[in-house]
Amino acid sequence: MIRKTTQLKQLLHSSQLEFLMEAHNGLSAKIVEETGFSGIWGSGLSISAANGVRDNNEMSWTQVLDTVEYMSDATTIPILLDADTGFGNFNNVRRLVRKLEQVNVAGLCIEDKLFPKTNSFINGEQQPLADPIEFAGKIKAAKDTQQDPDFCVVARVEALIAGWSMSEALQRASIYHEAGADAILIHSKAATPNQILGFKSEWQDTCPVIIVPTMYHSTPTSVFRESNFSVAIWANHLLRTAITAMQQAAAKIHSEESIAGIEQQIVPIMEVFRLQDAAELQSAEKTYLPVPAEPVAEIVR
Ligand code: SPV
Ligand code: MG
Repeated sequence: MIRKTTQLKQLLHSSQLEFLMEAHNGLSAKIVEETGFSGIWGSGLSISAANGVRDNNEMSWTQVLDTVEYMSDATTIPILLDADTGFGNFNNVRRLVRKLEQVNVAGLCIEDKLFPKTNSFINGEQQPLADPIEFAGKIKAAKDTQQDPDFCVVARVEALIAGWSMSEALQRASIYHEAGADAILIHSKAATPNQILGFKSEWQDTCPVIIVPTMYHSTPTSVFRESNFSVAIWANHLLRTAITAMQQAAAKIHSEESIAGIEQQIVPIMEVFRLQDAAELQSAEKTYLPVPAEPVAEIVR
C-alpha cells in the first residue's frame, strides 16, 4: 500500500488533471473513496457547517483534528486538510503538522489570511491578508516539521479574493514557493475562470497549481486540463447534496406524519450497516468472543 502522503504527492505531480472531492466526516469520506476519487478535500466550510457552526474558526483546531481523524481512519486515499490560516502562528502550524502526521493525514493547505478567518465568499474584499513574509515562515515551519518527506504543504493565495492585483497574487505565490510550498492554491470568486487562467499563464509550471471552481462552476473541465492545472477541488458539493436531501426528507416526514412515503427514496438500513462494515465485527466476534455456556434466559416463562 502506497503511503497516503506519497499518493497525494503523486496526485500533485501527475501529468493529468486530478480531482479532490470534499468530505466532512467519516461517512462522507468513505463515500468519496468508494465512488472512485483518488483523494479527499477536508473542507473547512463543510466540516464547520456539518457541525452547525460558521466557517470562522468557531471549531477549535483539536475539534477539526478529531473530525479528520475519523475521516482518515475510514479511508485509504489521501486527505488534504483545509487548515484555514493554520490556527495561529508558525508554532501552531508546527504542532498541527505533527498531529496530522500522527493521524495519517497526507497534507495541509493554509491560506494567507488572519485568524480567525471568514469564508472567502463572504465579504472577501474586507478580509485582511497576512503579511507574506510571516506567512512564508509558517510554510517553512511546516516543511521543517514534517517527518514524512512526502507530506504536502499547500499555500493558498487569497490576493484575488481580497480584490488585490494579479501581480500581488503572483508575487505572493513566488514567496510561498520559495519558502517550500509543494503547491499553490489560487482562489477566485469570479464567475468566469479568467483570473485563474491569467494566473496560470504567468505562473506556468513553476509548481503544481490547485483550483477550487465553486464560483466558476460552469467552466468545462477541459479548460482546466488544457491549462495544465494540477488539481481541481470540488469543495462543498456533498455537504450541499446532504442539505438538499435532509431538507426534503424532513419536510416530507413532517407534513405526512409518517415515514411510509420516504422508505423507497432512501437507502435501506442494511446500506448503513454496510458502510459501517458491520459484517467485519460479526466475523470478529466469532473469532474472539466466547460463546456463553449458559445463555441468559427469559425472565418470564
Ligand atoms: C473550503 O472548502 O472550506 C474552502 C474552499 O476553503 S472555499 O469555501 O471556497 O473557501
Ligand atoms: Mg475553507
